Amino acid sequence: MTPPHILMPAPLAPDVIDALDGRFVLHRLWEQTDPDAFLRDHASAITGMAVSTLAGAIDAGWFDRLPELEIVASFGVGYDNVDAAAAAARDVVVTNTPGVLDEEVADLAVGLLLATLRRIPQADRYVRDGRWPDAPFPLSPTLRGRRVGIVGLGAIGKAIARRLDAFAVPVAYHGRSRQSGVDYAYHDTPVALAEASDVLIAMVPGGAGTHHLIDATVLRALGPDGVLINVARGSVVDQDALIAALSAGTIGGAGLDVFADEPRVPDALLGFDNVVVLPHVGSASHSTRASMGQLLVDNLIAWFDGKGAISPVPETAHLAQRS
Ligand code: 8YV
Repeated sequence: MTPPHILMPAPLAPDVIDALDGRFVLHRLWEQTDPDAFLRDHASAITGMAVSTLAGAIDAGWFDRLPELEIVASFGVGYDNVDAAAAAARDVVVTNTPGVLDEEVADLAVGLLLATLRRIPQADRYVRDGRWPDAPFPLSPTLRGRRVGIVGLGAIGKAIARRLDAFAVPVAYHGRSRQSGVDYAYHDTPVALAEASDVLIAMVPGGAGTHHLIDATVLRALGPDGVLINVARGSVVDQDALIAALSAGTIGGAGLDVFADEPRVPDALLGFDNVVVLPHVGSASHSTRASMGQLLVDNLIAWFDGKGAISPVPETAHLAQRS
């Protein structure tokens, strides 16, 4: 029997490519000189896709072109790059990589919070620039005495909260609903949470439902001493409103791992001394990225072995078993 054909529109990590190559007929679309002609010639054979955010939007247009498609395996816990509702409408199961990156992203979130408040990157630059002998580094804001609000208390949000418990700062949260069995204070709007917080950490999924959830009003509620940390998706924050708030001094600073139009970061953001910017590295350690890649591969293998998808996204959970 011929192995199933998997389409990879943009390159994933070399270990993912190797693992899929050994098991499937893997089509590397980015290597094709005429991708459209290639897709026309091979569309009827392709039953699976392996994608990441680098592949752009995986939407109804793709599903139209690939009539035999059964599964889209996406790299990352966030899957706003895939139109899961359109996939469900075509009986295409979508998988993501939950669970294997929660602690890693939470570590990074707390690191970014401390880096932003205590100005760790700025202090590093200060030493490298040879300025220490001239004068001590200026005093920084502190985490002490701050109230932290987490927008989105999912698995990663909870991992962040557990870490913050050890830092002895009060934690509160906002989400679509109050969670039973969770002791942290709940606020039913992002504005209410921001008003009750000195640090706001965004940890909600991206997509239409959370677009600009953190807008000018929320930033104003956070206040002139307040700090925003975004390790979720750039789309969750109104980036122009954030730049305006930083310019006006109506918030105190920001630590950002994600941006509206990655990998482009507006010069305006780079100009603020109270902003720390990272190149979307929340899950980007060797071991965690390897675990994410393995889960993507395992989903495809399990699916085509007839064992069902391991980690289907909720919109396609009812399709998890191959019929
Ligand atoms: C990756 C992520 O950078 O898991 C996610 O949702 O944002 C990150 O782990 C991203 O998925 C790369 O495609």
